[in-house]
Amino acid sequence: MTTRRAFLGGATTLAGAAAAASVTRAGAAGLPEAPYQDNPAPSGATAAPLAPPNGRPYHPVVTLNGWSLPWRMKDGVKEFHLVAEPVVRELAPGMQANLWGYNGQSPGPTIEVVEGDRVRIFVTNKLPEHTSVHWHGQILPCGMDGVTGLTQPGIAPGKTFVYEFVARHAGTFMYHPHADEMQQMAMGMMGFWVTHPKDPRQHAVERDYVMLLGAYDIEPGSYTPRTNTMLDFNLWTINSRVFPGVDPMVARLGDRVRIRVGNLTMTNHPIHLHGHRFEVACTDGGWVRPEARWPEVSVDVGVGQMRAIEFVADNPGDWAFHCHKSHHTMNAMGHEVPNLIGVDHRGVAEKINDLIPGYMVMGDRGGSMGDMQMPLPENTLPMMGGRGPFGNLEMGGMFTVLKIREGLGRNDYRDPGWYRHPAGTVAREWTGELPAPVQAPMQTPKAAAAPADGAVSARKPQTHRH
Ligand SMILES: [Cu+2]
Repeated sequence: MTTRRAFLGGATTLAGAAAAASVTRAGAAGLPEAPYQDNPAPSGATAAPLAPPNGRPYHPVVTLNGWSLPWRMKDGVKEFHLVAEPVVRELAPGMQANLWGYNGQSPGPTIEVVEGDRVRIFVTNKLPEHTSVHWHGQILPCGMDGVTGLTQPGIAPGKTFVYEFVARHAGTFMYHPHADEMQQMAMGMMGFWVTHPKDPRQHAVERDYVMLLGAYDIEPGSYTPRTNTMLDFNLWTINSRVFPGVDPMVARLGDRVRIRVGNLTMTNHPIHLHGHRFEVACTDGGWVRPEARWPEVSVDVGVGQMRAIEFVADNPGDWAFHCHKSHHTMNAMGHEVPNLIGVDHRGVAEKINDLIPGYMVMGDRGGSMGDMQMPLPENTLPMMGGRGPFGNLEMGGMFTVLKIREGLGRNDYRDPGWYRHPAGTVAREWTGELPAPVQAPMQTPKAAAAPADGAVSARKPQTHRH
């Protein structure tokens, strides 16, 4: 992460005296620095957790492919500075998107505070239209709630507003605009917020990951999302990245792990973790009492909801973590493609190819798209571009891998590479004797048809042969 000190000078030119008036002259003179992630981020890589330099201690979270916003402590108040602005985000190597975000990135940086902290957040608007910031889930004075027209006027381009409140409850929250929100959220304006417990022993975990789910509709070959799309998005993101551009989550064998997920898309996402059972320990409404939790392997994160799941990483391996909607684990694709399973189209593709160069038919044998070699327009990702230790990893979009390893360092979040499976524990081809398969009885149209006289007849189930 780099810090762009030039910002304050820039703001003076851009905003002029009017901006200063919004926060009072004294406030503007005292604006804290706006820390920046490189723009465009060279790799969109996950930053190391931000250890608190002052204030009450806490165990920091890890923002997958993101970072946490440093603050300035002023007279006992934690001061943050968010800058709403156009950004360029690499969704995965090979594709960049023109988005809107905060401090150089979409999603914006994660804000981490401690229960009871007084927080002051300066928001400078460098967008071409007004904005506001709503602090989703916070219990705060109404006038700090960030709803344009209802609790404040919009922050006009070039102006800076200040929000101030006490972070009253520990928990899992997010921030996003309540101003032209269809446009602004579809452009990537969102960020995570974690309020840590006053007592760091409370709700303690060894690894604490945070992510926001997003959705973009970016035509293959283009860079800017179509913001009027309601449901048919083609890029489903974790912190505005798609697999294989999403970093793995790493845990040491035996660690207690928390993964916090917020959903700012237009549909629900059933988030599924392999190899473990977890409990929902926290929502954006607060902590779930232990006696009210139950085991799950998938949890549906509804629109505008947040869920923090917890489990002990007691099963070593490379475990898939993904949205269970299969279209959400693919990158930009055409949805108008007919299903040709079972259709013999030998020679058809060649004939069409004479008319439309580059045309290809999707498989008549199921045609795993992971093996398709279709010419792609510039700045377009393959539908499923991942590469695993056993070949094509036929996933994109809302997918990543939880890598659990023995003996990792406490603060080691580096990718440990692919899992080395103990001998004899990997599914393999079988070439020996096969037991006879048991099949459902064949139901012919004749047998299924009702008798001509209309009488009801019951067909005895056949006994299976073993
Ligand atoms: Cu999904």
